[in-house]
Amino acid sequence: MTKKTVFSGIQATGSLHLGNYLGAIRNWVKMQEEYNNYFCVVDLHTITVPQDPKILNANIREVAGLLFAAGIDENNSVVFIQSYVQGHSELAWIFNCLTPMGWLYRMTQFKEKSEKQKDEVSVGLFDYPVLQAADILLYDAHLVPVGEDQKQHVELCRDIAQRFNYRYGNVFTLPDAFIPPVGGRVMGLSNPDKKMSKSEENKNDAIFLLDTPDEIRSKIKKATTDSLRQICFDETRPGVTNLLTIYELLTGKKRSDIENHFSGKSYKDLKEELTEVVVESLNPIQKRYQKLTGDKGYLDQMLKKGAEKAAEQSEHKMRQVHEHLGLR
Ligand code: ATP
Ligand code: LTN
Repeated sequence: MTKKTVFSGIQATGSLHLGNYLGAIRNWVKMQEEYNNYFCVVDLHTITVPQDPKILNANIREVAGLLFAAGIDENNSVVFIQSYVQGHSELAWIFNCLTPMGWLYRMTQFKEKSEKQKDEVSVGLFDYPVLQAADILLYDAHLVPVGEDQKQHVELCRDIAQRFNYRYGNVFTLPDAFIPPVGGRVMGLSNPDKKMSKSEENKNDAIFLLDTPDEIRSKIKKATTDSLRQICFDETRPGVTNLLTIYELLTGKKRSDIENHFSGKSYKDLKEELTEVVVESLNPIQKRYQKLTGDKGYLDQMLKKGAEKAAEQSEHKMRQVHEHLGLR
């Protein structure tokens, strides 16, 4: 039986955090044996907001290195950098010509990000979801494992695929988002009303995968809770619930067992135990990352191989697209 295809992408806007890991990357690792996988560092998406070239370059490499360190295996998955494969930007242009602007005005991520950018909002930021659709459709992905914030973009991708298929013939596979039942939206530590994010200014809000044990301890210690005492999962208490959810995801324990375990204990106890769990979970990833980046040529070699494999599939798909559009 042929395996179905998974595609997902991650921006190089900064260091990866627990939200990226628990909402997305960890599921990529878990699913990889069952599928054909493409995991892409989406550098062209990253430049939709201004970036310093040196920092961007370092971030691209860090994100790619962390994917391998987190357990993505080159034998099961193709890991590559988006701008190395030309089909992405070309297909995005073609999709631009059939996507109504009204579809893009509705995107909540655009509304939020353009608010932060004020007068500097680029055409690229507006067009971001169209490039994302090109990423996914180039590889005929069936499944797109992402955090909850990306659901709307994957739905738009389906709409674009359907419109193309209707106008020009059946070229694209319609993908489904895969959003984990728990962990699809890890919240910020200082502001648990907002999702944990790479580009958030308050760096205490996120635990980064490369944070030292001391940094992790200090951030969890400062995490916002509330003035109540009972430690339980409760949607109306986002701070405690977020800490408990991170604990749940990293230990794999049942919610009722976790609540029993913390019954009668204090927030200080919860925070100390959570610190231990986070430090222990990140330790193997950090070790693998140090080892992998210690060998200078290794990452470049892996990414070169990845780009070659991705380009092969992309070129095949673009030939079909050109023919159906009447360009060849
Ligand atoms: P930025 O803040 O710069 O937009 P980001 O932190 O949202 O970046 P992305 O690169 O845009 O990170 O996302 C990579 C993957 O991680 C996506 O699948 C996204 O849905 C997921 N993700 C991001 N933040 C969270 C979060 N807080 N909880 C769960 N999943 C998340
Ligand atoms: N917009 C996504 C990143 C992304 C992506 C993709 C995710 C770009 N292209 C294709 C899944 C599939 C985000 O996480 N912010």
